[in-house]
Amino acid sequence: ILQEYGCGSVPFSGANDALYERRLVFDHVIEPATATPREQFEALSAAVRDVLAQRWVETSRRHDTANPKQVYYLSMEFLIGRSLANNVANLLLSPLGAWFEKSKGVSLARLIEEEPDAGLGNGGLGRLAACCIDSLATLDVPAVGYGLRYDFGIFRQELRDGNQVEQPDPWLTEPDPWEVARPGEQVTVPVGCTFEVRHGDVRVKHAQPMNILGVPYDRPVVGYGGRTINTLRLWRAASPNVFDFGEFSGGDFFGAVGDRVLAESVTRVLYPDDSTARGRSLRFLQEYFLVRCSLDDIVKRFRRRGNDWAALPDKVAIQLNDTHPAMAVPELLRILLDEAGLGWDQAWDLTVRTLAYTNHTLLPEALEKWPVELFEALLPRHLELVYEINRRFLGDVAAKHPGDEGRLARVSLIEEGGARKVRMANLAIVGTHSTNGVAAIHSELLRTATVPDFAEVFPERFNNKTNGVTPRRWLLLANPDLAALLTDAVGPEWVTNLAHLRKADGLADDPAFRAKFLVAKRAAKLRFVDWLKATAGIAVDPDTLFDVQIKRIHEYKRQLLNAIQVVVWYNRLRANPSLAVPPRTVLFAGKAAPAYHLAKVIIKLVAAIGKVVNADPATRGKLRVEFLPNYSCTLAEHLIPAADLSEQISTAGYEASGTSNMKFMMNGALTVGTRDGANIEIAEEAGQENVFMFGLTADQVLGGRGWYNPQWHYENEPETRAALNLIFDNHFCPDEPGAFEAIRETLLGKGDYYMHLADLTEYVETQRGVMALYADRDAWAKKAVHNVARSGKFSSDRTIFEYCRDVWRAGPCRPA
Ligand code: DL6
Repeated sequence: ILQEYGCGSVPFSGANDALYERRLVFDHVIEPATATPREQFEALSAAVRDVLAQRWVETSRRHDTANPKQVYYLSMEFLIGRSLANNVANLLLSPLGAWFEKSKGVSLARLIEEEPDAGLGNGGLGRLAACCIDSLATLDVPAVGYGLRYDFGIFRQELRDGNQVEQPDPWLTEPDPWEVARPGEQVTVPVGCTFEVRHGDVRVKHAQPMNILGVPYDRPVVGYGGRTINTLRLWRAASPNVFDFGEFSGGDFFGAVGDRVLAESVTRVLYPDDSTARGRSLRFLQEYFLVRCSLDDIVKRFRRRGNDWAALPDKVAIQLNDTHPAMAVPELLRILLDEAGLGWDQAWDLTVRTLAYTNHTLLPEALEKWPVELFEALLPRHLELVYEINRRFLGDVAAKHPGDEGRLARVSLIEEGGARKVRMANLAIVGTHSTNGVAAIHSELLRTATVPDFAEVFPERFNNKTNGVTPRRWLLLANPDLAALLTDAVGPEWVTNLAHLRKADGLADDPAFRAKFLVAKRAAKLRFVDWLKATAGIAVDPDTLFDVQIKRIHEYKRQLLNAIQVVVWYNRLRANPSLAVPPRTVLFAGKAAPAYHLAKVIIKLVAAIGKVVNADPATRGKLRVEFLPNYSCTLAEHLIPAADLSEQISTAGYEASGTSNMKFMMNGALTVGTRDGANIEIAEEAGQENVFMFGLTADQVLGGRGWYNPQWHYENEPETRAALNLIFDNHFCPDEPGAFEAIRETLLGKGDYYMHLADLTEYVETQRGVMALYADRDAWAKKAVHNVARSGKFSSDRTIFEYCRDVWRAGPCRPA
């Protein structure tokens, strides 16, 4: 049977039916005809896994035999989403859909809805990790992703009266058909003390060391075309002692399993905050657990292939996805010193040449610092190594800059004063050979503003790798009509080489092609409208401009600016009912970190504006506002293809890159945005005339810190004042007076740190231009087609190619 499954060569039929039905009978022990949709989903996924299993084994055999340089991607987050449709498409098994529908009477689309999102991430960083491993496999680069198998992923968001309510996400309650548990390859993780966990904090119980087990669960990462199936290995924490027999026999039955519960809590839940490094010490333990398990595994693979320690940087590249796995620096050093028995100089040289670090944020509050106290209790040997790294590094800096104490204090790995802390970003920069930002402006700001001292010490280490997204999930799968149109126009090569879309650029001048583009957009809108109605009960009109802002809720991302702009237009429409604007549906979605009060107030404001605006006869049919609950990978896959306008309006200098901006662009939405993150590169590629840029630049934001006065805008701009007064005077919350007081306080009381009011009037004016253009759908389509055709740079294949070339020095290892 296995031989029969040459990718793409055999439609899924005949004997394949047996593969599917066998799963129902032998896994579920049921009569196939009685299977529920969930059972059908599991059986079909398991059958697809059967199809790929042999290729998966072959990939790993190929890597063991050829012993190529291997890339390891360490990330606390992998926001994978669903896998069935993706794996079917990447295996070129799409005929399976038609076969299944014909022979079973159930559409694949229906079964796909049975799969929960693997939401093992908060947002950009986690989704980027998922795109990167997809591209690594598609480019046939030998690679393993390492992460944690959280029992609970990112929380499910409900809205009650506009308030975000967090519900747990038990995505593993039913068996996951993709994962393969490998208890035989478990790893022991020693910690320096026994501890207890209360409210996410680890407290020392006894000074004696204890062990936790790391059990690996492997998921296939299917490269497009199915030549390479790499592995995503997620670790689950377990206890080596199923229970304490002494306690058990002594009658303390519950106490006897205490250890087990404790150890398992390490991978119980994903921390739902991506913008502050709160002092939750369980997170510290999670980070160490990921690093310890993964490096143990990496070293075993390296040695199993017969490599000598000196060859480590030639055979292994380890990428740290932000500072979260930065403990890899002292851990790899420890392995090389204590286990391999190398001397310091060689061990340090190998460590630095093997590791590389990607920074994902410029927010100072997101930079991780862990109390020295935690290291002392849990990881004393690692602390000893951090001190020694620091002693040597500061010695070098002092030799170059004698007497410059300020510089030494800034670059030290240890923050002094008060409770001493280890600065994880400093550790990551000193202990790796490459530090990169994720868009040109971000990498530049990192070098010149965030860590200029380090850029001076190690100029050769700093580089840029502009993010990208996988065109398989975000165009081929998400937008079948546009994908088919593009394949017709330029051939199928764009799927693995997005630059090919350039060939469609001239078609922007072809009225027939523009018409077809609009037909594809409408199909995507209809699909989204149906899906939204079915899943959330929300009805929106596909014949309106879909104006979309979807991302984590944060002040710097400025959903608040968008909300105020909506209120300005609401006022204009109320004052002048004959105002000629195309009907517009403004859609928001995104989760707020549970402890981020203002972000939750912003959600409530958007929902409240929607409630009032949508019910107002003066604006009915012209303006509609919806906050869509529970933003997820799946929601994005439905909404992005349907979008006309992509809102990317962060305060310049704060969004490292953004990646939804890229997904929107390749799906033919026009960007309204600030000159921030990858928006700048999007505008360069698309042409300034095909995007709507506005607002202060990053330099102006920095320069304006001294003089910016939001009060001035409030007092001197009548429309700004009118919109804000409507919000402050409870127009949108008549039943909850004062509900938006925190917004007044932020904008006018605390000085509007993210400069909403500085950009508001230009934003409103830009939106006028957006709507004027949309009134001429053909002119709009022309710009949209240019955007799609020029989006080639934003494929994660390009990003990964650059990492391979510049950072990892790794290449493909293809089947003979
Ligand atoms: O690099 C991926 C993504 C960027 O596109 C976003 O601009 C950035 O905000 C995001 N960062 C995070 C959390 N950062 N930390 N730590 O998700 O990374």
